[in-house]
Amino acid sequence: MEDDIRATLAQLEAARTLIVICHYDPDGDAIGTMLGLTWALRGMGKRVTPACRDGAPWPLDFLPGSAEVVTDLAGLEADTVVVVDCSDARRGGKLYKQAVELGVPIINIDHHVTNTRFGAVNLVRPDRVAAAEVVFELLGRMGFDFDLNTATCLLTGLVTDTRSFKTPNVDQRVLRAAITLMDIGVSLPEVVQMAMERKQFHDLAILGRALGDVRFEDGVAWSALSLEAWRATDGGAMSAAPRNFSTLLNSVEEAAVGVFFTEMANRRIDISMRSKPPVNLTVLFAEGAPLHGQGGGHPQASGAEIDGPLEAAISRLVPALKALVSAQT
Ligand SMILES: [Mn+2]
Repeated sequence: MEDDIRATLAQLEAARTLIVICHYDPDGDAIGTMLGLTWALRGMGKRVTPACRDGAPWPLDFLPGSAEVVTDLAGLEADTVVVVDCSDARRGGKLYKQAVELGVPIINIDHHVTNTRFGAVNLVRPDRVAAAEVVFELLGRMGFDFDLNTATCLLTGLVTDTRSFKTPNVDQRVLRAAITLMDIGVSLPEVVQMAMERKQFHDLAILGRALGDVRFEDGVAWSALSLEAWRATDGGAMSAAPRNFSTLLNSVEEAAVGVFFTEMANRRIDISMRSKPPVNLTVLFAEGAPLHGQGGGHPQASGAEIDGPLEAAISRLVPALKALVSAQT
């Protein structure tokens, strides 16, 4: 057995009271892995609290346990903290700082190649499609008898991080994991429908704004949403939807990279990037590279948060992406 799996198993087996944290602005893999691990550890007789700065937002609130997700660790006790799907400690937000103050071992379970190994124990598998897949395999090693709640949450992680099994890293191993979870009784079409296929009217209004000024040059397709443009829509909450626009931009046949810029309420700029192989976005986060220390991700799907204003962020990053495309294709 690999050392990191052995260490993770030993730490989890010794734990009695745990907090499982995922990253802020959570996606389906973050919430699904956090809740899946929560249900599994509860099934082993442990007390577990799931925690995320932003709770379990729509459309992920269909998952069992989503109403129990706490947004603050104040007053909680634990002998072990597990952090899932976070490439660095910053992604946990204030919850990570609170977890450190507890002074207990932190287990870092993740699949981002840019993971900074911030835990006392680090189980990082960049060759896995989702943190949910890492947890699925870990539970298998523990001889865990999957229940419906755990299976539903982990399948949601697999579905969302692979965009319904469409990303280039999907292979037989991933589908076999999905089949194992479906054998427990989870409906794959239902998970796809609930987690991937629903939109709010507000999302379409924002998409309309965002696509109004789409640009394409030298293999890079990009668009942006300013705070003013967002406010000019129906004023609904800024949802995670804009991050998926980079997938749409990358679907442009002529594009090697799709990037979407979102100006957030604090005027910082959220950057979501998608690429087609062989363009590897993670080199942008290397020492000395334009986004070093400001984000992370996977070769074909990465994100960052940088200083505004919006136009300056665009004119800084787009040339770097054009250079990346030119160097790698
Ligand atoms: Mn993930």
